[in-house]
Amino acid sequence: MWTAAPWLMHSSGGARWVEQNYGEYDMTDCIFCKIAAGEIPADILYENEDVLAFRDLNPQAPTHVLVIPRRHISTLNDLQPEDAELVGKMSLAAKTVARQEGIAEEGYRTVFNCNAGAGQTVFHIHMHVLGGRPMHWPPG
Ligand code: DGP
Repeated sequence: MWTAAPWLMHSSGGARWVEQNYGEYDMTDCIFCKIAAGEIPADILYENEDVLAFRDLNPQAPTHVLVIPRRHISTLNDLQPEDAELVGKMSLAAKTVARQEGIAEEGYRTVFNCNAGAGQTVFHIHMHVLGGRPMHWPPG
C-alpha cells in the first residue's frame, strides 16, 4: 500500500496523476516527504506551496540549508521538462535563504548530488546551500 500526501493529491490532479507519476513508490518511506508534510520536525527557514528550505541535520558549513520540492522526485535523473519551473523555484528559495542567513554577498555554494556515486543519500531531490566559510574547488 502507498499513500500520497494530501497536498499532492490536491495540487496535482488527484490519485490518477499520482499513480501515473509515482507508480508503487511508497512516499511514506521518504524522510523529506515527511518533513514537507510536517510529520517530522525540521528547522524550516522558508516555505511556499511548492518548496521548502530547512537546516541540514549534519551541517558541513556554518550555514547548511536544504531546499526541496514538496512533491517527491527521487533524483535529478527523474526530472521532466514540466519540472523546469519547480527547479527554478528551488533556486529562488536558495537565494532568499542566502539573504536571510547573511551569506548572499560573501558567497555561497549550491549543490545537487545525483545518485550514490555523487554522495546522494536521501532520494528526494534537494539543493544544498552552503556558506559561512571559504569554499574550495574542485569539491571532494
Ligand atoms: P545527500 O547526501 O546529498 O543526499 O544529502 C542529504 C542530506 O540530508 C545530508 O546532508 C543530511 C541531511 N539529512 C538527512 N536526514 C535528515 C533529516 O531527517 N533532517 C534534516 N534536517 N536533514 C537530514
